Amino acid sequence: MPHTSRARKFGLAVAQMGPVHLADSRQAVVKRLVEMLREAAARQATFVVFPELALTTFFPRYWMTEEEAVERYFERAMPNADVQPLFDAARELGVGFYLGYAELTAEGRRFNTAVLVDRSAKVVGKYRKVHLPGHDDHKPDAPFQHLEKKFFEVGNLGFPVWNTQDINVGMCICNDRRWPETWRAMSLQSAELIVLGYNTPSWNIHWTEPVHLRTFHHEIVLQASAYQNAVWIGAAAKCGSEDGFHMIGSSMIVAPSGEIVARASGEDDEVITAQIDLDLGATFRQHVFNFAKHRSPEQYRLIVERTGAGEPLPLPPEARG
Ligand code: CDV
Repeated sequence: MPHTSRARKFGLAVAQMGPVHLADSRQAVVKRLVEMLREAAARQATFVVFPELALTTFFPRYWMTEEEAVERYFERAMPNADVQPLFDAARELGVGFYLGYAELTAEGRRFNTAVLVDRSAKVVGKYRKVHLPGHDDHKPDAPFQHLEKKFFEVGNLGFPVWNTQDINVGMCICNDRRWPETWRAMSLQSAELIVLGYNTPSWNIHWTEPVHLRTFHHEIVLQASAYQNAVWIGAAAKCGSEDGFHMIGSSMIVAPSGEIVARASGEDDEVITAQIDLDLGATFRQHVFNFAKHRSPEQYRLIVERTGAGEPLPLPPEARG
């Protein structure tokens, strides 16, 4: 990693979760989260990243009606009575956190959501997942379902960046990490740290993808995105075998250099920490990724004008052979 003369240190923890089974109660899950929050605080972290949909099993793998899903897996408020012990511990310890959960709004809308909580346990931000993977129909021949498109609406809050604990923090969720637009939208708002949770099944139900590629793609998108956007990344898995359905681990903290500075070793509850140097991101932003100096948005207008790939544009005369 390049040397920087100044150092603005921040104690970051990523709390990976092992499986949450169908039979596990919210209370038991929250107890695990509180234990990891305490461990993170003991290791001088002031912010903890928890996974996507951290409070329940990864329920989009099961075919059921929306009403059944709401009844069993969605939260009507955050915090609520089940999750309050986590907020109480955060206030007691002075540790902020990111937590993913299934959100049911007062109007009955459903989102795959994460909240940003400050050191006084106040919810200071909310992000709703934009890039929903999977399908909305029943696939009886698949080994399991991936029904995010049935159970959730596309997030409607954009990709905001919040200033909390004196740093600029952005959030995304799981599949969002595979899309360059996610990161650039936040790095253009001077995000210094971007945090995310994920549930990544080890098997691809759409085609016979070699299993090792799941972890490989997870690594390359985090490492490339950290570097290209000059941000720190904290990524927390829910992983291992949930009632026989395996998901990858490899929770990690990645530096703006693209290097992995901490990585979970197993597939169970595990806290990883790093004292991250926020000035390292500033160094990259002053030089190779000085956006103001080097970007040319007029040359890449298509990125916001087109959704799917279409015909090549008419060639400018000078570009013709
Ligand atoms: N929960 C997810 O968003 N999972 C996706 C899988 C389906 C590819 C992911 O990007 O990890």
